[in-house]
Amino acid sequence: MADIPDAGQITFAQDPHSKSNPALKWFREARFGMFVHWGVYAIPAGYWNGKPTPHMGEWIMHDLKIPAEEYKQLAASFDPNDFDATELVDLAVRAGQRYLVLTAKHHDGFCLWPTELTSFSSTADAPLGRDIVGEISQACRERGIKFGLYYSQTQDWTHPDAAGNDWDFDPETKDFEGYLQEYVKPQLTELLTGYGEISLIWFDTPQGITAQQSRDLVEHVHKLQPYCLVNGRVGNGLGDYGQTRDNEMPDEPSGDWETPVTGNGTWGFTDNTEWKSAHEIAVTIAKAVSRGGNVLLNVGPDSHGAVPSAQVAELEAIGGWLQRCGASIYETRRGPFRALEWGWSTASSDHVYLLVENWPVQGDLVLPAGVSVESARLLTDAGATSLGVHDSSGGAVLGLTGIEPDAVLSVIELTGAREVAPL
Ligand code: FHN
Repeated sequence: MADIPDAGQITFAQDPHSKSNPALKWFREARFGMFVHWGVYAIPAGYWNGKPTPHMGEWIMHDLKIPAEEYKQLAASFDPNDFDATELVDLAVRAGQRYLVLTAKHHDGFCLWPTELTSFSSTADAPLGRDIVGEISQACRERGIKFGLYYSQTQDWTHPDAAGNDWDFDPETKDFEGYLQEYVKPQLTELLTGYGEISLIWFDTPQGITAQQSRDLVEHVHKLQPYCLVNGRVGNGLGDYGQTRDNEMPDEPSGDWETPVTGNGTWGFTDNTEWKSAHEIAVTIAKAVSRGGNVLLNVGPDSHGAVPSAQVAELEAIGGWLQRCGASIYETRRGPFRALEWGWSTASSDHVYLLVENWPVQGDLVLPAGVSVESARLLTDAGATSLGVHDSSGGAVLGLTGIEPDAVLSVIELTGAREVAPL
């Protein structure tokens, strides 16, 4: 199997199983999750012997062609004794995230649980000696957060038969099928039988995997946990829901889907401090939910297990916004209005929500022609502020004169919106 430089892939689910998986209900309702990329790559944090990696932090081994035996020595320094799973999960709760996906095994092969298949793990080679999968799954369960696991099924740069490392291992002699049967599936069994309910297995970079191999993995997961969702990057159009490329926002997606989004320019921790603001994240969530999708926003804890304080501040601001405006996000569906000049729309069974990025300077917000509205309210910390509504020849108009927009993203709740199809 050849090297894999381009990692993203759009795959929208065609797996017949997905239509019957009742777990899609929680996924549709949740809308916003926390992605956690954490592993030994947080120790070099983007630099190897003083040399910066040109790409993302978690790709340092691949991009600098670090020999597997040398890279694996990092485990001896993985000792984040202060790491507290409850703090991490509490952060997700404060951010308003309803599910969490942890990198049980990323492309470098380091495992965050006590696996029988390798000693390159947080419990064997690492002095830490702790089962991070177990600790975070427990904290998620206690706080009602759905818990999912990222598992790199094709690339494993420290495994001789997996894809991705052709500087240590000859691609011509690799037994990829053997790796899937004797390593990947037994590890998935450990994860799916050792931690109670696993809500989601998040596969990645499926390039090169055959349809039969993808199907085999989906069936393996569903045999062990029928209600565990499988993301679209299991490959070959399979999985329970579709996955966009990283940081991508599709125009007219169909079905259930999710976009994975970085908090800065990397997934694994580096010294990059260009954090996306709460406003940028809210806009991403608004766009995705208005098109029927979810956002999985990444945190990359440092080598001590801490999320940088500047990112914590943005996450808490998003959580505050979701406290006042979450009715427009959770348990909502695609909005009825498309191609709005000023923002996006979502819908619940009772209301249409307008997420307004460009607050009108004239003080009036004009709805699309042919729409009438009974009442409108701006969602605020104090509850809601009623807005004047009148009809004009161009359609319903909401009066916003003298009303301050939200510091993150303004949301207006419409009641009795009519002649909007489909609501
Ligand atoms: O190569 C990976 C990358 O490191 C990261 O895990 C992202 C998250 O979506 N997935 C792959 C690139 O698409």
